[in-house]
Amino acid sequence: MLLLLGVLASAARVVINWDVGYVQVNRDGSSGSRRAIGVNGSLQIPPVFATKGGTLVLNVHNSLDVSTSIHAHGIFQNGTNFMDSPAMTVPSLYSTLMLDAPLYSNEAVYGPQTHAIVLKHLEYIELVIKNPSILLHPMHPHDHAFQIIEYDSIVNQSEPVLRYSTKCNAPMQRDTFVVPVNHYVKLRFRADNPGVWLLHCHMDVHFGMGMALTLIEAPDVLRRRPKVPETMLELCRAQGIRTEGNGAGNAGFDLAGLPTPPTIKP
Ligand SMILES: [Cu+2]
Repeated sequence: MLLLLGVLASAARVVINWDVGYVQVNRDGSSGSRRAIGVNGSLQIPPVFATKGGTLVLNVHNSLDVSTSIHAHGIFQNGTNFMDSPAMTVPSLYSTLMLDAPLYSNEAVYGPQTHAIVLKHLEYIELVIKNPSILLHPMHPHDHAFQIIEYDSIVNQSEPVLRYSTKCNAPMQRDTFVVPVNHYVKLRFRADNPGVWLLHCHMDVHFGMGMALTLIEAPDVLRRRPKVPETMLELCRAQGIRTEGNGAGNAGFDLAGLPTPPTIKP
């Protein structure tokens, strides 16, 4: 497996080889060693150093007896529209902060790839996630620990397997929850954390195929808060990522030029 992370146009070229394999670890020193997955014989993933403007080539060999996936946070991959977020020309956070009112409250400006949902400040939200596929999906929100208030089969909905009862003190809270095959999960949260947040399947291959949505939470409140640090904007500019306009970097509802969205294959 070869993973090529092209950071920027040439300058220094750094080539790194990773061998992903099994290692024996005993982290707490008391329970005996057990098998874990590491890189180059160590549980500690080696740090990667690259200079600004350089090119990083990361060769990954999979020595495991199963397939695996490598997932980069915050690095744009050359020749693809993949990053650790929906594939947009302008990251949704920047659109939220920089579009004129009331455009930033309109889901359409973020582009269809984001599956944006705009939430009003302090609203109580109930979201039902259905899974009619043949695989379970571990769903992970970035902003809240959702309350799980119900789940059941989507085939036979006579009586939910689990339903939050007011006799309990509180529903369980989770920051990742599995939606079983042919089941749905109903979750509840309060939009009290202004921001732009992902909710996505934590199987990276599903995430990369687009199994994610973006919560644009209380954008009016978010815009009154401290601005994005200039260093973050510089980081985007250095990678050629635009920081103004709608999801396509245009004005209003003009989404011309958006990259082709990933597709989920059956
Ligand atoms: Cu999934």
